[in-house]
Amino acid sequence: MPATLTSQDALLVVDVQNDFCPGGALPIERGDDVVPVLNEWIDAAREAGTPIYASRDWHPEDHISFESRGGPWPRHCVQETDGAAFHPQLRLPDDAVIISKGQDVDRDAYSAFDTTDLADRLREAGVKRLWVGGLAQDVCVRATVLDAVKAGFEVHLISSATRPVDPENGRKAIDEMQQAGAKFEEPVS
Ligand code: VGL
Ligand code: ZN
Repeated sequence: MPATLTSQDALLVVDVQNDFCPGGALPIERGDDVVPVLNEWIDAAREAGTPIYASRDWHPEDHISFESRGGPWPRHCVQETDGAAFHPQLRLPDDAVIISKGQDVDRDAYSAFDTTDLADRLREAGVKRLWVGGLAQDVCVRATVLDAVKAGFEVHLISSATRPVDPENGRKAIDEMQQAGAKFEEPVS
């Protein structure tokens, strides 16, 4: 936990949705382990007046990323379904900013910055430093962190609050994020 969260920080919770947790359509092993860790960060952020953003994968039916269309993934996170809902134990406050992505039926978007207004909204809010956690470490967290660095934010990955689809790809993603300039809140286990 950083000693000094301020209003120039933001907490960004990436895709902590039922379909990415055990029992979901695209389950990540122990994906739900991130929930209690993120809840602590949410509490700390609220206390410090640090704004909270939460992205969600929000696909239309027949999305290009689905196996039915030759994509790499099973059908997942279809808009308005229970699988697309945030994990029920995640304690997002009512004033958290929800960022929906992957809404174009013919184009996938892994990063929370991809064709969303997230960067503008963060800048308008005066945010300089981002604390990122969520799912999946090797897919949407990776893409989001890399874009956040490119957009000029100081980015810290909360490594205890992210889990990969594939462990090997997860390790690669850690290296890539680190090389790009992202920092780690604590040693990677
Ligand atoms: C994600 C696979 C497909 C993610 C989204 O949120 O990491 N992974 N769509
Ligand atoms: Zn998706």
